[in-house]
Amino acid sequence: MKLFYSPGACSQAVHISLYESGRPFEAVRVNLKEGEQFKPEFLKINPKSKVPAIVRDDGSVLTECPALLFWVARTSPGAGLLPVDTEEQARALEWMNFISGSLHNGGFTRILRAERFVGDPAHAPAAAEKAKEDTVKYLKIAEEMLSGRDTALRSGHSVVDNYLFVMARWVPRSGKELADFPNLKRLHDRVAAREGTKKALAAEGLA
Ligand SMILES: N[C@@H](CCC(=O)N[C@@H](CS)C(=O)NCC(=O)O)C(=O)O
Repeated sequence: MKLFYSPGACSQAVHISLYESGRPFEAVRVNLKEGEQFKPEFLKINPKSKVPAIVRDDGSVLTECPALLFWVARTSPGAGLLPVDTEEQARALEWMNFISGSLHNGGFTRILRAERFVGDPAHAPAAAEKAKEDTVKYLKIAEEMLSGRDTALRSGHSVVDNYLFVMARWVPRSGKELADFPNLKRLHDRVAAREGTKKALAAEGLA
């Protein structure tokens, strides 16, 4: 299988999870700064112009972080990346929908790519400031959801933590510091110390 990723992007959560799964994969770098996501070769893989995407061994393509994290975990049962208990799976979906919909796309993306969310480019700086406020609000909610734990799920480490780890690395973009969110910081520090994380960061040139 092939993972299409960009260093430090949300695809890092999948990159880490693939290392933790123990399964063989090839990582293919997409240069977002150079606009490779809009080139015809990449559009054939993901017409949404986004990483991550996985091309599986049968040639089929899967996209969207929550779907990919769920798929990696479920197809690697020995790796213990997602419990089978229904309540815990529902909590995992609750977390991943919140991370993808609110924290990432409703927050950090609006800061980083504010110009895409306004008609007049002159409004982009104000839009980015508002997005920072919203992102901090979502980070506070994530901090409360962790309720003293350093794992998203009560049952222990899961792919959700790898996803939250990436969000934690992005916190400075909101104007805050990770230390402002102690539960998230503890989760970040714990995930950073895991072997799969070290391998993914090294492979992305971020170690
Ligand atoms: N909903 C998608 C969002 C993916 C996404 O926004 N990826 C970013 C990197 S973090 C990207 O590829 N951005 C390129 C662009 O928007 O041009 C998911 O959850 O996988």
